[in-house]
Amino acid sequence: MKNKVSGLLLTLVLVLTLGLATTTSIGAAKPDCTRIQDGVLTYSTGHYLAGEPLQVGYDIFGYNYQSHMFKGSYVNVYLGGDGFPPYEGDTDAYLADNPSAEDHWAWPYRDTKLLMKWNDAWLSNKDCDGDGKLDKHYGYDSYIGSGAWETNHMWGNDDGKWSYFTKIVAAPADAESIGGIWYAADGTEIGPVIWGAFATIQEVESGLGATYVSPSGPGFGKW
Ligand SMILES: [Ca+2]
Repeated sequence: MKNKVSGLLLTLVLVLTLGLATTTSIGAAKPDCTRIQDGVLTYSTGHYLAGEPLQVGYDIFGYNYQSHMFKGSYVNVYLGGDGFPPYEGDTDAYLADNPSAEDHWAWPYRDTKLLMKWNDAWLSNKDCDGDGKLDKHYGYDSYIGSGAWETNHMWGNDDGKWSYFTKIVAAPADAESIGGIWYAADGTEIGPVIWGAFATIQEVESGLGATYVSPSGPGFGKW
């Protein structure tokens, strides 16, 4: 199970970080930000909803960009961006209309439930750099030192009920990556490297409890 959810996670946030926004540049001191409510920020080319404006509240896939959340089927994290409609629980009906979805790598995980939360540095609910996309690590060249974080909570009922929770933070600017572990400037372990710029600071698995807790502390306030 651990390997399964790790694999899920590996691709999960890559989509979040790569799929929605392009490279962020340093903005002006007092940026003129576009909000979702302005109605001009749209889904990206190739998305099932391409060209349609982002909305406040949950979209049909489960994203709530305004509130920095996703809640829904694991596969719906990806289906929209790959041009598919949302999966709503009826496998046969969905495949009848979208037969190629069966080949989507995330299709086997359609009955895994997922709750994701992230902060504004991870994926903003505004476009302040003017590229027409929600910002990532606004004000920073990369996620390093940006204070970005996210949490993933997933659960399912295959092979028995299970759940998995993890917290992931962007590495501080003065952190150092050694042997697959991020270390704080004072040498304290922050957590295992994930997606290069990030560290896992907490993992909790059903039946096992906390399987990893950062020696630097699992809270967000210090990151
Ligand atoms: Ca932007």
